[in-house]
Amino acid sequence: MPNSHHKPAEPWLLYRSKISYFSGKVEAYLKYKQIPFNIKEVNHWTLNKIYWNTGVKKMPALEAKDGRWLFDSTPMIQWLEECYGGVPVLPKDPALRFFCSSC
Ligand SMILES: N[C@@H](CCC(=O)N[C@@H](CS)C(=O)NCC(=O)O)C(=O)O
Repeated sequence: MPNSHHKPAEPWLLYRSKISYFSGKVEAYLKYKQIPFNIKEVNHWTLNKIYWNTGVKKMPALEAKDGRWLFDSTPMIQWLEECYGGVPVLPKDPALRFFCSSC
C-alpha cells in the first residue's frame, strides 16, 4: 500500500482566489516546484465543498483525484515538501523553520 505522501497520479486541483494572499503563496510554491495543478476559482459553492472535505471554510485548498485534500498553506507546503522532495524551500534550522511557519 502506498504511503500517505505518495504523489497523486493526476494534477492537483487548487481552490483559490486571485485576491487571496494565502492562495498566492501556495500557487507560487506549486509553480516554483513545478508540481502539476489546475485552478478552480473559489465561489460560494466551492467554498462549501472545501468545508465539507476539510472542516474549514478557507482557501487555498488542494484536492487530489484520489480523494485526498490538503488545507492551511503552511502545513500544505510542509506536506508537499515531504512528498515531492527536491531543493527545500524551508530551512533545516528549527528556529528559522518556526519563523517561516508563521507567515
Ligand atoms: N491559515 C490559513 C488561512 C487561510 C485564509 O485565511 N484564507 C482566507 C483568504 S486569504 C479565506 O479563505 N477566507 C474566507 C473566509 O474566512 O470566509 C492558510 O494559511 O491557508
